[in-house]
Amino acid sequence: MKKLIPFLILVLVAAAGFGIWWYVTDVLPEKNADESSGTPAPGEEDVPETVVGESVTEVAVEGSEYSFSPKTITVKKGATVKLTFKNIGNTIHTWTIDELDLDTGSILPGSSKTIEFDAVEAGTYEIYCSVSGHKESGMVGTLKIE
Ligand SMILES: [Cu+2]
Repeated sequence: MKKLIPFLILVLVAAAGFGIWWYVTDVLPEKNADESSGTPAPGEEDVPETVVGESVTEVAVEGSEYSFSPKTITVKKGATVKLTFKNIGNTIHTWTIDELDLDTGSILPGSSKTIEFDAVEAGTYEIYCSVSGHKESGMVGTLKIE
C-alpha cells in the first residue's frame, strides 16, 4: 500500500492537469463565443439608418457686383445639396455661410465652383460674399432649410 501512494498522487496530478487542459481548450472558447454573440461588434451599435432614395438637390447660383441670383435658396431638410456658384461679375466673389461652415473660397470672374453639403438642421442661414466690402454693398442672401 505504501508503494501505491506516490503512484496515486501522480495519477491525481495527471488528472488535474488533464482537467485544466480540458477546461481551457473546450469550455473557455465556448464561454467566450457565448458572450460575444450577444453583444454587437464595435461600430455596429447605434448606426443611424441610411435613408434610401435621399434626394440630391442641385442649385445654381450666380454672383456679380453686388448680388446673388437667386438671392434666396430653399432646400428640404435631409437633402444633399450640390451648389454651383458661378461668378458672372468682374471681380472676385465668394458664396459663404459661416453658420454651416460653407465657403466656395475666392472665385475668379468667369469661374465657378460646386460645393456639396447635407441640409441637416432646419433654419434660416445668411449667405454673403466674404470679399471685403461686398456684404456691405448688398451681396447677401438667405438659405432656408425646411
Ligand atoms: Cu463679392
